[in-house]
Amino acid sequence: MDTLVFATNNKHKLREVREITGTLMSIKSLSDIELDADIPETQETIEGNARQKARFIYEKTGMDCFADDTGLEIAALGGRPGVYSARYAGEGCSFADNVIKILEELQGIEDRSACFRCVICLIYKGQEAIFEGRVDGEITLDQSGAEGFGYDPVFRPEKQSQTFAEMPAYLKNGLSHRGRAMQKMLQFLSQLQ
Ligand code: ITT
Repeated sequence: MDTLVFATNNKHKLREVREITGTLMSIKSLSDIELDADIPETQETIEGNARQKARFIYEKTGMDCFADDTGLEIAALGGRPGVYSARYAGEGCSFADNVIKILEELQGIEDRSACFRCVICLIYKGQEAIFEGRVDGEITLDQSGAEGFGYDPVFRPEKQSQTFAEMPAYLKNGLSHRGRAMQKMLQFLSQLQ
């Protein structure tokens, strides 16, 4: 079984990724490898950040690893928060602060279409590969649900009646940006075996 280090400090992402990979591979967190690292994330694109995070951990450890960078792109906000999704409401803000900010910005706006984009950068045996997953949907009028994290309480994927935060994890992972990008990575790795 392959072992990959997941270059993230986001425990929610770690849980989802482990749920998605199941017994197919061993996913090590930074704390599993006793690495206390403030991973830089200073690029202007989601792909750039995914590469930066994976390269940072690879350079520190030499281990096979991957990173995920995700953005919520809202059409009526010109694609914001996008690459600024984590700190949209300001440095040190919470998930709740970000959600409130986008609900305020969308007040009175009819077009609530949005998408999540997730880019995964894998560094496997020293080679880099990129996988992307996307899910389209809309921003709901109010928050709903307590599962998931981040913007999940206000994102309803297309053709669904629930927000991501109202869904059990297996449903979100089956539809989500991260689930789709992860499936591409798993397929790529299985073809190398
Ligand atoms: P790492 O860089 O350490 O992986 P992060 O939280 O900074 O963690 P990102 O920059 O990729 O990760 O994500 C930006 C933000 O987008 C994140 O803080 C959440 O608010 C939001 N986000 C990411 N994935 C999400 C998801 O599946 N559902 C809802 N919101 C999500």
